[in-house]
Amino acid sequence: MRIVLLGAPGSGKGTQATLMVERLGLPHISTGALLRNAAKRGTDLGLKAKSIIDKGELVPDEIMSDMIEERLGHDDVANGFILDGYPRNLDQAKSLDDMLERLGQAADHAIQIDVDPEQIIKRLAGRAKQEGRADDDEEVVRNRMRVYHEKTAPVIDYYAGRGLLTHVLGDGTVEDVLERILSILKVSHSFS
Ligand code: B4P
Repeated sequence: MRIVLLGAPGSGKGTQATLMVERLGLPHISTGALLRNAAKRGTDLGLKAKSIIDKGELVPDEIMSDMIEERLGHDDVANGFILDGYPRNLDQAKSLDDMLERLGQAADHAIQIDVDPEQIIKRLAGRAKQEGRADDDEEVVRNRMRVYHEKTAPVIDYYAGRGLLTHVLGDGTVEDVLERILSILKVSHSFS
């Protein structure tokens, strides 16, 4: 199963993808995590990406498509994946389709996690305190939201047009949200 998770910054894509890995046995590909790891390692790409991420802007498409194409070439994604953070604009969405087509594959589901913007500001302020991520600074979060509405929101219609999109309410506990996602994917779920 090839799943694309969509949603505003802080909507819980990374949180849900981490839980879905355990339930679905699929690898999690997070472009945010790949970029932050590259920055931690101090590679040229990572340092360039960090300065862009810290301003709340999008890293250039060419860097992102090279990164994703490389990752989609690994054996562990042959049977599916949970893609979190990519695509973030229409050009990236088209690139992803082209890459998957070259591999003889296609996305099966696009899940849009909907969360109220004020709730997002609160969540990311909480994470800023806990983890100290520079891009969770309130001003930067507001820019990330602006970039999201301008560039990423059109991707929702792109997947709707292809009949792959389902909206999920992202409010409630992380388990509530996971349960909603698993029922869309028709995977049995129970929490004990
Ligand atoms: P990401 O790492 O994708 O960051 P994100 O949007 O903040 O994450 P997410 O929605 O996954 O939120 P999370 O689960 O962590 O990207 C960071 C940056 O990298 C981007 O701004 C961009 O610059 C760059 N980038 C990445 N991909 C790119 C691309 N394709 N093209 C260009 N640039 C790219 O949740 C957030 C917080 O909410 C956490 O603290 C979590 O604990 C909390 N939370 C989650 N679910 C909750 C719930 N149900 N209730 C309460 N709190 C909850």
